Amino acid sequence: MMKTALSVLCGKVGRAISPRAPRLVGTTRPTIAFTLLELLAVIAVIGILTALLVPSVNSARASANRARTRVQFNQWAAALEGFRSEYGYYPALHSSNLVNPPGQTTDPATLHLFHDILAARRRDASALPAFASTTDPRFPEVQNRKLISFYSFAVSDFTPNELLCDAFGNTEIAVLMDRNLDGVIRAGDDFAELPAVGGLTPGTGDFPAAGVRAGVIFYAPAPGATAANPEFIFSWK
Ligand SMILES: [Ca+2]
Repeated sequence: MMKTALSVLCGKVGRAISPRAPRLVGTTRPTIAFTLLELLAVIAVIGILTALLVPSVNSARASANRARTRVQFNQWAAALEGFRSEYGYYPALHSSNLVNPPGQTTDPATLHLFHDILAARRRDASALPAFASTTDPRFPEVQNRKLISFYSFAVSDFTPNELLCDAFGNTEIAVLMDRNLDGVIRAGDDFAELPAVGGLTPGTGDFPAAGVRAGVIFYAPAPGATAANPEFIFSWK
């Protein structure tokens, strides 16, 4: 009795979930295919979606790199503040006020000065020579005579040819310091004129004539910046 009831129930369920199949005797299954028009419509929709999404993705990536660059600049600034805290003054860098001085040579006094002083080692990871080996005040081992590592540079801090770069790969980065330690960075402190980066110089709207209240600041040209549309990434904004 139980078996019979189960068979009846299964039969009902089976009929309920299985649509009545057409008899296929002597017939062929119809072929499902897109027409050319449908295919073109699908391609057009994909193209429109791609056109809408790509700018959003690029914009999100640029925003992320801007944020990463500011974090990087602030970390470098913290390293320079660590140096000042230890020695009582900021290190002397290249007179260009650029992290990568133009025309870097093999002169150890200028080659990777920013890096070598803060990392307390050379770019090839070799140790700086002993302080007593030279008295030239420009040399990293003399400026950072205690050979303290104030910053551990990451691979992402450098381009393949060993120049420091921001998150966009830009190597023209200005660094300014409050040399007289009055809490404000202004012309005469560390520079006569604001250094140009990427051929562009910040205007008074970005860098007020009264100066910027900070100990260390960095700036770099924003990607795609031009003389007609000068734009920068500032560590203080
Ligand atoms: Ca000052």
